[in-house]
Amino acid sequence: MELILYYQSGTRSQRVRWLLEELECDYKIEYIDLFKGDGNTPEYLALHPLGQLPVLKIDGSAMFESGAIVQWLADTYLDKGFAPGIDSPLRREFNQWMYFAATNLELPAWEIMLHSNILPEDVAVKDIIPFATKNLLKVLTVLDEQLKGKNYMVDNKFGAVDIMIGYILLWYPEHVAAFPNLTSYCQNLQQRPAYNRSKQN
Ligand SMILES: N[C@@H](CCC(=O)N[C@@H](CS)C(=O)NCC(=O)O)C(=O)O
Repeated sequence: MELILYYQSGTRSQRVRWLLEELECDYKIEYIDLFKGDGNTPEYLALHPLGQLPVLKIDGSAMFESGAIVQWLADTYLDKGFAPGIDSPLRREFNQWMYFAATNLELPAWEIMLHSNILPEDVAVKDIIPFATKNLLKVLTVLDEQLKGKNYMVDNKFGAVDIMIGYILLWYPEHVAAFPNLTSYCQNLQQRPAYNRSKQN
């Protein structure tokens, strides 16, 4: 199978690359620079209609949405153990945290990022930040509790869920620092060679 990842360091494409590295898959990278407008070319918009990262081209066919790609890879290489199989009782927990990561966790985290660092001053709505921070801290409390006495989210085994959650947690070391279980979780994740390879340009 030919896999081509459209990638830029510091974007959600890192989730996909992290899993590709964990899986020890053969894949190629197409480097994209969103700041230079690479996402707005007709060629790129044909792959992703919103011009976003990531895209994974699989035997010539483009797939987007980082969570969907991570799940597809984990399922496709099920024998590598990054997701429980569809018949496993653990699959419910897996689905639950995959969606939790993409919604409850990512939404407030992204709002804070957008309105504090990304949008121009005249467009950013600073009043959103305290509300989003309150929501993020609520979600971090849930995750910290979930990780009590465990190293990883599902079945205490590293997997796709940890990539989905860990990638977002690593945006906010200052908030994570208030939660002991999340702090050691993030330290463990950052020590993974595949995580470190996923950031390289
Ligand atoms: N839900 C999407 C979000 C993708 C997304 O927003 N990607 C950002 C980079 S992290 C992007 O491409 N932003 C440029 C844009 O929206 O024009 C996913 O997880 O793949």
